[in-house]
Amino acid sequence: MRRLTSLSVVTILLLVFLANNARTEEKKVVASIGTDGVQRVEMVGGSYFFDPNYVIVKVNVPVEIKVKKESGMVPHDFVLKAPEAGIDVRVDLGKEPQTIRFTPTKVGEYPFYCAKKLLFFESHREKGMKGILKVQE
Ligand SMILES: [Cu+2]
Repeated sequence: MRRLTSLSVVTILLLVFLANNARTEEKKVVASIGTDGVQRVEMVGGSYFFDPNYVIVKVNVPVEIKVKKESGMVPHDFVLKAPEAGIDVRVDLGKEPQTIRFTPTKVGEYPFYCAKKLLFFESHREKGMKGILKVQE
């Protein structure tokens, strides 16, 4: 009986670990630079993820992120506040893709996330709806 119990505990811990792990699965993309010199990325946000969630761009080159929301009723947004790098973005996501434009002026890793939150529940960011913009030379 005791053995069974500890086995269940291990199983539960494993499931919790897997669930948390799935949340933080990294989907990395390097922005491709078009012939017009703009680096572009397409992104989808949903419950509760961004895909990709790790975006690599070049410093001092204009960036366009085309972001849309997966289908569903839950509202989402995209927030990236990095004024030190010339980036200050907050847009509500819709089914139609929206284009976010900025030119990163400083190398670094900047977090983006969804700032939506329902009442006392965890914020979408806490649920894993977040990512990193990596600006490099
Ligand atoms: Cu959200």
